[in-house]
Amino acid sequence: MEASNAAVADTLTLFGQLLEITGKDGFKIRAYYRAAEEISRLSRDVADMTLEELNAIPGIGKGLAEKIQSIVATGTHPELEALKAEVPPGLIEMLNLEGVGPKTVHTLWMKAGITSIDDMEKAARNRRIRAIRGFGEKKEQEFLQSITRYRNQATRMNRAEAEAVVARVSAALTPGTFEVAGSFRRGRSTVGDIDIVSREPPAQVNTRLRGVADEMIDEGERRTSVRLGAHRVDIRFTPPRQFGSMLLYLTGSKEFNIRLREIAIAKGLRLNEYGLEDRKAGGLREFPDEESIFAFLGMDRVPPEIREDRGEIALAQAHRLPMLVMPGDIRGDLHVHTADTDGNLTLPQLAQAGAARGYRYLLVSDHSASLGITHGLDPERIAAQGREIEQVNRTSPCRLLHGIEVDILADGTLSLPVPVLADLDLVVASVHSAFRQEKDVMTRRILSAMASDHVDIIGHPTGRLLGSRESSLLDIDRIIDAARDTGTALEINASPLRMDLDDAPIRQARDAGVMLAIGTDAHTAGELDHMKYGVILARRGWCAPEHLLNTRDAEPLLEWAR
Ligand code: DGT
Ligand code: CA
Ligand code: CA
Ligand code: ZN
Repeated sequence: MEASNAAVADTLTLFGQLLEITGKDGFKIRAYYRAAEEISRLSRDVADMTLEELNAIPGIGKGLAEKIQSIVATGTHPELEALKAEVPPGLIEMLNLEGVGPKTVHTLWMKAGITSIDDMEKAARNRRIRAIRGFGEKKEQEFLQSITRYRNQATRMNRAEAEAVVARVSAALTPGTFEVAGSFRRGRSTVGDIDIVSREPPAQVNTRLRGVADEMIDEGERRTSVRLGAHRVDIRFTPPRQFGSMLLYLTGSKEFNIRLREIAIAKGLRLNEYGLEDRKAGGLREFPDEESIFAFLGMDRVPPEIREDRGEIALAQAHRLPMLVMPGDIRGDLHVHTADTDGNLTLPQLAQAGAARGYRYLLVSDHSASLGITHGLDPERIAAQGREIEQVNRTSPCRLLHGIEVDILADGTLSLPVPVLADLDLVVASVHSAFRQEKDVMTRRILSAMASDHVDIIGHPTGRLLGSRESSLLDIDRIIDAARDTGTALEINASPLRMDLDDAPIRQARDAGVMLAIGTDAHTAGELDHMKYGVILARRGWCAPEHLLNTRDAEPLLEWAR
């Protein structure tokens, strides 16, 4: 329902953008953007509306209303198709670059003959952009940065994509004979390529890989690289007696490996993929598993998630590594949506899904009513939801806590009145609009929300969407100080598209004594399982159970909120 409104709005936006790129009449263009905005705000399904009803929407005349009906019915309109045919396809891709809108694309096309991101990069490197009227040297640099960011986003995988690639390649391997290494094993929020260590003989594995890979990039006895979709997988082969050192080496990080080699050197040893060599006497000591290498070096085994040379090595030597949270420590999920707004589970179904995962509670935190949010809850519907939650809780082994994800508006105020918030079990407050505010404005906006007595958790604090939206500009030091001073928790949003906060600020918050709260932001039952990504991320931020709100049972959790 919501998707079709969003799709129609996107098509209208593209219509306007193409008019602008081709240099058509300005008045007409604004009408398309305005119509797109009206439609994305509509609480009704545009597909159910008559021509007259569409025409009655402010800013939508008869001509546009007809185009909208055509888009609803066919996904496009003949005029739009004609415009697309007029424009080199590379120009539309250029719109994905941050800071590049249709007006810029029009100028670059007309004044410099640029028709793709590659063209644009070449022009910027050859200093041809600064020669165009209205663009300077600064703009040229910004373009290059946007291009780099766009390419990185386009190639790095999120955790869910990486898991799918691992699952596909695993079909060519034998369970128990391999381990995924690299950034995937370290639990990074995004993964460049997949690294696998296999102790199975290469010939057999290579034969099977040919069956699952889209391309054999490089095939060998020591190492094979394949392409699956847009992604690369490196497989390193090792005899079982050297599996430990190969896995350690390929897990990294590079910085961690370097520090570990220094420790070995201090003991007169050389550490490499094959084992530990005695630098004087020669001779290679081999290790079938990682534990035995760490033990030999006089250290505790460092969990892969914290192998980043951020202080963990000294602690491993002193046998004082931090205890890290584990999936089994999690008692509930602190950010869940339902069919009352844009989720697809009813409250009873949600309670059942929580019980099936062994949870003690789930925090129902639907969107509050405000501009730009479809079906957001107003105070009356929140009260009704509360009554239904009470009903469900009579029989459910998994308790539904009643919360809200209240909007932090552009001026820092909340989109619901205080008495409504005061009645809820827990309040998550998040930014869902005006993401591009200046750093100081955005920081103060979140500080104002934290200053409210009723806000317990700041949801997805940076607002980033991996691969499509950069983090908001934020003074994270001030946010963390204020979170500590006001006793507000910061969210670890476990959606693989968000992973927000990321590892470094989690660690910083933890060290400052700020509570963290893992929430999946689930809209379906399946998405509740994204909790695993949140746990990995919390581990990367050095969190023990005591640093996380949702390792507590419901009563201590509610006690904290009070
Ligand atoms: P990614 O793929 O960009 O997400 O990051 P990683 O960490 O998976 O990096 P990748 O795939 O280039 O290399 C896999 C592991 O191999 C890396 O984590 C550590 C090890 N490694 C790679 N290059 C070097 C190096 O120059 N020196 C050392 N000591 N280790 C390296
Ligand atoms: Ca990698
Ligand atoms: Ca690699
Ligand atoms: Zn949200």
